[in-house]
Amino acid sequence: MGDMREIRNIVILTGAGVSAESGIDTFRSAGGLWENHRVEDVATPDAFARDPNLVLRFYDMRRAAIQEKEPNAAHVALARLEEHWPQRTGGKVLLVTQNVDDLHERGGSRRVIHMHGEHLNAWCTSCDVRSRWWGPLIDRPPCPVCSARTLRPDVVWFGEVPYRMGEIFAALREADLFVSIGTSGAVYPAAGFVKNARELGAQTLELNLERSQGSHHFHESRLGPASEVVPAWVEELLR
Ligand code: BJW
Repeated sequence: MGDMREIRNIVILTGAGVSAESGIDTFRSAGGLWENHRVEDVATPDAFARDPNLVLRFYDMRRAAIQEKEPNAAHVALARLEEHWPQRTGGKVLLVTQNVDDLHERGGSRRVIHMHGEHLNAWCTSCDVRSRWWGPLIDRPPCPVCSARTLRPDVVWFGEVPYRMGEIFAALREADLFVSIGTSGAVYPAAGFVKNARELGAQTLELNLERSQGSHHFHESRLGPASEVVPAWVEELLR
């Protein structure tokens, strides 16, 4: 990656491409459509207000599906990096994921920020408490804390503010290397992290099946399936 300062702190941003080989559809595969609805038209607070059954059905289906999937070699390699990198270098690895599945955790990662929320959480809009949730929401189950039947998927829709942005920007400020894996670069603010990190002095690397929309912002792009390029990159770092 050319002339660069010593790498200690690494921030990794992942998107749907890291889970694609586990059998979870990406957003912009199939033309970004679900039952002929554009994802942008289902994943919004307006859509939920207009047609809650449609939106709850969409998320119930996906919540059930992820529980049948397994982490792939990319998830496992990132967990291995998080475990060994601090011992080797004294640096830190932070994983920021846009994914709402739990495959990073099941692959062994511990320092994970889910900036777009989590499928396996339900958020009660009455008492504002999040509860771990595996079943459906379409039948309006009561909140385990306050009993109100006002649970919604704990995911960040368009127009809502992504989670833990302060922590993410603090980590970007300390990053020596920013790596983006399997994301199209179509959705902000995540799509802007590469520019933020680069302006703050980090090296930037993209690992993706094909070039993302913001590919030209990266110092380097390596193209290929995540299950191959991610383990190869981790081995190179830990060598
Ligand atoms: C592989 C692979 C393999 C395949 N191996 N790779 C105009 C301009 C700029 C911004 C805006 C604008 N108008 C509105 C906005 C803001 C808006 C936005 O960005 N809209 C765009 C459509 C333009 N953003 C928001 O509203 C966000 N909030 C916000 O901005 O608040 C203001 C604020 C921010 C910060 C501080 C203070 C205030 C919220 C965005 C919420 C996004 N939510 C979703 C749904 C989550 C719940 C759910 O799962 O349903 O998040 S949308 C969807 O897109 C989901 C994803 O996390 C996100 C990103 O998708 P991702 O992961 O990149 O997937 P794909 O499918 O796009 O790409 C897959 C990639 O993998 C591809 O590149 C493939 O090549 C690759 N791939 N197989 C490796 N095997």
